[in-house]
Amino acid sequence: MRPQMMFVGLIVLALLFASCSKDYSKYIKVQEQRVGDYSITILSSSGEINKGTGDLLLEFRKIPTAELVNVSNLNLSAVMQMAGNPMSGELLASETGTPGRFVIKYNFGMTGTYNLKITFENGLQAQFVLFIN
Ligand SMILES: [Cu+2]
Repeated sequence: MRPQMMFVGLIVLALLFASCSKDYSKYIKVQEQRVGDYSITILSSSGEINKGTGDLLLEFRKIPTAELVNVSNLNLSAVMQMAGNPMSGELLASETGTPGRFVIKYNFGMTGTYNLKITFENGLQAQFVLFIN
């Protein structure tokens, strides 16, 4: 193996380790909302959301058992209402090993208030107002 290849290999390993070492059980609730028979929770590592890039957890639980349940047709959008042109936040949801728990990679370009719209299953809808620090 050439030294350059080993270097690249080490970086890949480091990235893998970083993504696996996240302890989502330590994430703190930011907001919670009920929609139909579901309780939807947004969590972050600090309990707050900061401008720029980062990740959130999105959890769907069934009422009244509070058990995590998988949902289909998940769709997310975040828009900041600004004078003139509304501004979108970038959101990318991916499944975790746990049913009903999604990791959301985000990019919020500005501090302030974003309206987060979540649709899932057959047209169920939640609207969160998120403050980005
Ligand atoms: Cu803005």
